[in-house]
Amino acid sequence: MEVAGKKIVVIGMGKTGIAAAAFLGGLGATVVAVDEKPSHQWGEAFDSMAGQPWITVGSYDVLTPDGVDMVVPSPGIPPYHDILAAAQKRNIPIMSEIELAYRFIKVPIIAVTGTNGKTTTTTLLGKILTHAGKKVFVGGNIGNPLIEYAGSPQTDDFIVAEISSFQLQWIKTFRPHAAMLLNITCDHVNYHGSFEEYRRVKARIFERQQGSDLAILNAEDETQEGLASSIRAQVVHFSSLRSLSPGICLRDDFIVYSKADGSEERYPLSMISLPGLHNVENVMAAVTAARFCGCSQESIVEAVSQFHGLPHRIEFAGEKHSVQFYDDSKGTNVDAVIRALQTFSTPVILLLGGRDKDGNFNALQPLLSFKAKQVVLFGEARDSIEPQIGNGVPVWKESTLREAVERAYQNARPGDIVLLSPGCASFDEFVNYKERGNYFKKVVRNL
Ligand code: UMA
Repeated sequence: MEVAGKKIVVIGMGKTGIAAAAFLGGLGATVVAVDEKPSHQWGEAFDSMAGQPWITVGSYDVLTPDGVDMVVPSPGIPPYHDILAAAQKRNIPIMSEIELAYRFIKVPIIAVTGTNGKTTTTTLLGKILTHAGKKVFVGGNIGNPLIEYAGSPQTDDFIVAEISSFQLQWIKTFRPHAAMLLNITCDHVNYHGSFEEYRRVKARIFERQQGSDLAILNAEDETQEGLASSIRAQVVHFSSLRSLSPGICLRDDFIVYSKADGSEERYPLSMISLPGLHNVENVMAAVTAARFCGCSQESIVEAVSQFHGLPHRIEFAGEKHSVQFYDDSKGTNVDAVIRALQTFSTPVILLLGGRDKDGNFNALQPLLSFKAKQVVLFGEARDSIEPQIGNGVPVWKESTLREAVERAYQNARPGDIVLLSPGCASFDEFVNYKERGNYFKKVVRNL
């Protein structure tokens, strides 16, 4: 792909936009950088390239893509954005950052998508491959844009890429050597316009795969029904609920991977220290991809045994007077709350709230009555969530997370579990879910 001499609009000057602009400028393109924020707020990385002759700052309000050869939107730019609508009208190509990166990347990509579990599975798979002696770059939605890798020497054996639906929106030729779709539940509807569109975009991860590639699907996810028949890659299904052959599933105390040739591999469940059945599913998907990449069974068992999970994902956050606290601040949608509740065998005091992402909290009702002792609602969404969760359990309402933790602690009895699994974004009180989780831990420490 030739970009030298082209005029390219890059929208969004966050991590992705800055990296894309630097990459394109380095290849001789002229970049017009736009962002809804004024350029003095774009940060140091932008300041250091601002004086270069190849980059100009475009006005967010008035820019139309006339005379522009291509538009590269950052993942957070919604598909209905004015500049994207104008570009489509004028038939100006729109290319997502992962598509752009893919055109320059030579290393096979193992792509991980799904509503929940992406980061855990991406991290785990990266660790398994590394443990098995492979050279690996781990990136994408997890935090480091793939476009940064495109400009590097590319000496790795594999890229493990966490891929969000936002990043899949404008792909064209992106073809991961292996791709997995862990699950699809309601999320990001305000961005994609509808759940159906979100589902369609997620499934695009398999669109360009060929027979030598691998697609890993969740046999228990009804939104994936019928998907396998439209995929050209070899398909492996995983299930945590029933036996599959071929496929990868749970049997007694083992994960059993049955191959199409009738052979079977067994992995002890005891190698998994992460809580919940959803994490068993994440491990199954990672094992399948790792075997495809040539890792030995032995190295997989060792690497999984050494992996103890990531912060803010049902993470033990401390104990006070025999009350245990768990931080699931990454649980920013209703499905993640369901998974977190299912992890515990005794009813919990659930802290729910933050900024609503149009979540369907009605879906929690059946589970709350036997998995929660109480619900403490907090933050901007507390009033909108209340009527949705019904009256199966006592509900308290507090304005901030701190007050919610204090209320839960006051109400708790020795032996109780207090779980922060907010089901909402954090932006009403915090910069992101990490800041919210760390703050939760601090409040717990200070109780
Ligand atoms: N902006 C506009 N107009 C808009 C929206 C945003 O100008 O309508 C500007 C903002 O002012 C800001 C910039 O765009 O300056 C931010 O761009 P971005 O939101 O695409 O964020 P990046 O910093 O580029 O980070 C993105 C991903 N963010 C999103 O998808 C929202 C990061 O995923 C990812 O780690 C990073 O690229 C590297 O690939 C974060 C995320 O929240 C973790 N992802 C969502 C999720 O996991 O649920 C999808």
